[in-house]
Amino acid sequence: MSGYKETARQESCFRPGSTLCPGCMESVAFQNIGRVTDNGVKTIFTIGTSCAEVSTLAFPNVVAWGRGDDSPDDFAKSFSILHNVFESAPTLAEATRDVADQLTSIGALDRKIQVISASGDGGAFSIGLRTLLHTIHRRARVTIVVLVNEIFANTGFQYSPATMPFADTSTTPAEGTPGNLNPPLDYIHLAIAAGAGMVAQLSPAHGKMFVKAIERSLEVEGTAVIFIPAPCISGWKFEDGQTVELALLGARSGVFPAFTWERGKGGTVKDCPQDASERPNITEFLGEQRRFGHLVGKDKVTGEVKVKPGQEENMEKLTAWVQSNVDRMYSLAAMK
Ligand SMILES: Cc1ncc(C[n+]2csc(CCOP(=O)(O)OP(=O)(O)O)c2C)c(N)n1
Ligand code: SF4
Repeated sequence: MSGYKETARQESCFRPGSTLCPGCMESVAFQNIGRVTDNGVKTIFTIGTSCAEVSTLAFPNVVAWGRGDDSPDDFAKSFSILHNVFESAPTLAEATRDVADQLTSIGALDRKIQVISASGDGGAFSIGLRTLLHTIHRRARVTIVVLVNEIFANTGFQYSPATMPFADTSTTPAEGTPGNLNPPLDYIHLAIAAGAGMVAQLSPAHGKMFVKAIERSLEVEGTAVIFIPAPCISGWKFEDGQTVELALLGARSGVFPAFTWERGKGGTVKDCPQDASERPNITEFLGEQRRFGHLVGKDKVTGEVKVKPGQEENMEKLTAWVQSNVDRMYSLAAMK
């Protein structure tokens, strides 16, 4: 494993020119993953339809992937990207791994490759849940990355199975109802139960931890799954420049705690105490996003976030959900 500073100096696979919203967490994630994978091993990336795909692979216009400006002569520097349908990035990664392993077994490929898939949470947890779980279940030696922005962003900010309770989305509008009424799918538990070798929930806001988790994901036995909480400027409705702040607040307040886990070793929850009094109040996280504007309001002068009149009961339910989420992460961390 290389040092953090060393990794930061490596060459990313993600180049300028994408049409992702400025400050989108997905581009920060790709920058980091790009640097970690510049490790002397050829990288093959599979990517399903999502913001991350339509905004970076607009051939013949911008293609925001590749290392350096020229086509690399060096096999290990070369970076291949395969786009396929919305739901099947993990399956395509598994197929790529299988083909590489077969070529190696007949002597036609004598160098290593590393395979990574990227999907949005809509692609991975709704239409693509089957492909995600079966690739994990077959212990394919790939890293699966899911960019969890809690919505189908690319097609108009619809609810996804990862949407947190009470969020206003285009299909769970806070009109007549207080936004989304369903708690999210327990996707971390599902990945563990399906047989993953490693599972993490981390964003680049936890810089060093994130980089180390991606590095480790390329080494472990079986399938590694990294869920990346990805605050979405347009869908969560916050101001430019707040992406990292919101990713940290969301993690520290207990909405998506920083978590790493390995089969046989167990896991850890970091930077998010189980005792609510030691965490930032959830209202700090909510108050920065207009998708919760029906629940809380921020005083423009004092900056104080207050629960809106009539929303006290919903706030209590949301606070209870956050605590159950943190407790669940601690129980998953205790599993081996
Ligand atoms: C089978 C199929 N159904 C629907 C679509 C339309 N579609 C393209 S991207 C997308 C939403 C992607 O959402 P998500 O996976 O969460 O990624 P995000 O855009 O949020 O990054 C949808 C519904 C499609 N391309 N293929
Ligand atoms: S809509 Fe959201 S996820 Fe999509 S590019 Fe913009 S910030 Fe990123």
